[in-house]
Amino acid sequence: MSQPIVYPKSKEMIVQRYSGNPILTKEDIPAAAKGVYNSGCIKTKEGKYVMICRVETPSMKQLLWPADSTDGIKFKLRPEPIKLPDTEEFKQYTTGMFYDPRVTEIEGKYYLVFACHSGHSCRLGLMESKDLVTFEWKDFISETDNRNGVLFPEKINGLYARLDRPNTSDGRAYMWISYSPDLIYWGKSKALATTQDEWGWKKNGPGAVPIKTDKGWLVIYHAVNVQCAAQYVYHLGVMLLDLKDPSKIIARAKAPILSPTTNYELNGLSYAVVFTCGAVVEPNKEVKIYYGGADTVQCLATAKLDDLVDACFNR
Ligand code: BMA
Repeated sequence: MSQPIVYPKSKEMIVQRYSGNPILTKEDIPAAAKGVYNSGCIKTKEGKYVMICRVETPSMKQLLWPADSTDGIKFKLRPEPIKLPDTEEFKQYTTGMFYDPRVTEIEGKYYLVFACHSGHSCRLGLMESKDLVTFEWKDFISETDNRNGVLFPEKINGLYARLDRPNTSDGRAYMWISYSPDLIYWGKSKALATTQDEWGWKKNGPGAVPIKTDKGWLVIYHAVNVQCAAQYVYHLGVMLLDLKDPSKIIARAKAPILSPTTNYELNGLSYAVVFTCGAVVEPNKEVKIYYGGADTVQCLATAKLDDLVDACFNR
């Protein structure tokens, strides 16, 4: 008689891909585009979902393009991307490449942190919005060679807090944390995650906006290993940071929660990439994780918040 196959717990998928993936492709953009991916997303108090899409044009410019949804699955892009300043100073530090936007609500205002690329490498930029309709450019908020900035949704010990990913001189990169009294001047920086299992030895950095739980700040982050000499593989992992001192890691999952295995994650403008810039926690504690597939399409996956927290300790 055949025996039922029992899989070990560590092989259980706690993250489920949405069956209709990808949820956005270049066909959904109201302009010529090569891809739409790594978009930030937020659910407002009124229950509307606003995605800030990373759109790549045929000439490899990157645009930040808002999209709206009532169910968090079907998104419609607005007619125009977000307008950015046309000043000489702004142009000195950008060459039309704005990407990997994260949207955080803090004390009733929305903030967008994103990468701004130029001949001076990459800096973080900040925009503010009262309503997610108009967006006001604030300033560059990092030195050069830093990307993947994401703001915590509340002040910690009286200061704004941010995770980011400066590059290191040996070609690796790690997640750091910094603090600010005003969102413009940042300091008290500490390297947060300087070691990583095999699947993330090359780089790790922040992903979605940290989620506050009673066990700590849940961070869904990206981690990179290099396979076959040149192939970068981007995974998603989870870790928990101390609520009062988020420079302390309480626990961290030993295995990734999502790795590129489907066609839309393995093949695209890049290969083998899953990369998140946004997650939404629903009232029933389901987490919608929005992620880019292969630097080409926008995807969605879901998980139970409790499973993600448990994974930090047990996976
Ligand atoms: C990272 C970022 C992401 C991108 C990833 C894989 O460094 O630039 O935007 O998805 O590389 O190419």
